[in-house]
Amino acid sequence: MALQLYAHPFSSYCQKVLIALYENDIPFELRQVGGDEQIMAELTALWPFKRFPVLVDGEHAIRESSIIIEYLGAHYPGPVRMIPENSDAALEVRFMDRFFDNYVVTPQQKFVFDRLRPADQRDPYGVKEAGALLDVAYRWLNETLRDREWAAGDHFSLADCAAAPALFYADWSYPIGAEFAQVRAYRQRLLARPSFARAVDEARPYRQFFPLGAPDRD
Ligand SMILES: N[C@@H](CCC(=O)N[C@@H](CS)C(=O)NCC(=O)O)C(=O)O
Repeated sequence: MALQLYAHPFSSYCQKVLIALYENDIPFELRQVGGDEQIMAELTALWPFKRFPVLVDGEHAIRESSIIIEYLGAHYPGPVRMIPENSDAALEVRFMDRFFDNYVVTPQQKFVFDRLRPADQRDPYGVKEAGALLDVAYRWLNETLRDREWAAGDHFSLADCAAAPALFYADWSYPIGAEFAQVRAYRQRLLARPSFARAVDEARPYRQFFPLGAPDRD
């Protein structure tokens, strides 16, 4: 039975998993969330928080994007190893994965969620704090990437799956300044990676729904 992925092509955490699937050419059936009541009912039964992606492999449901990618590596290994064998290298990969989720995606989403609130319920102070956090994240990442091709070193990994959509949408929400040349160059390397380029292309039809307005690039 084919793997099933409950996901939406425009969602950053879903793209993170799609990259891992495409990197190793792992076949799956997309159960596209949004619009279809039956699929939403299935997702709710699998994960009452209704967050996606969720991967279903026979009797097993795997939630949380990082755990899904770890699962794929353990059960559907391919030529691109998302978690290195060496335990110290693996820690660095997991650390960078946490960095992108916690210190890039979380503040980036603050911009988006704030825009979705009713005008009189907005949180400008919180948005300002999110921008300040992204300033620190961009600066720290810029230094960290000075001697790295990929997020955790020489090899594409889980950390790059997290980084690609994180930096893609972060730049749309709170632009990465010219002073962060390493981060901008890394974002371009990610966009050139065929797995992410495919995910970006598949999400193109949904750009009109980006609450902050999608820029005419990428
Ligand atoms: N920590 C989760 C985050 C998943 C998440 O927040 N997904 C978003 C889409 S990018 C979602 O489900 N949004 C729907 C909602 O919040 O109801 C992961 O890594 O999978």
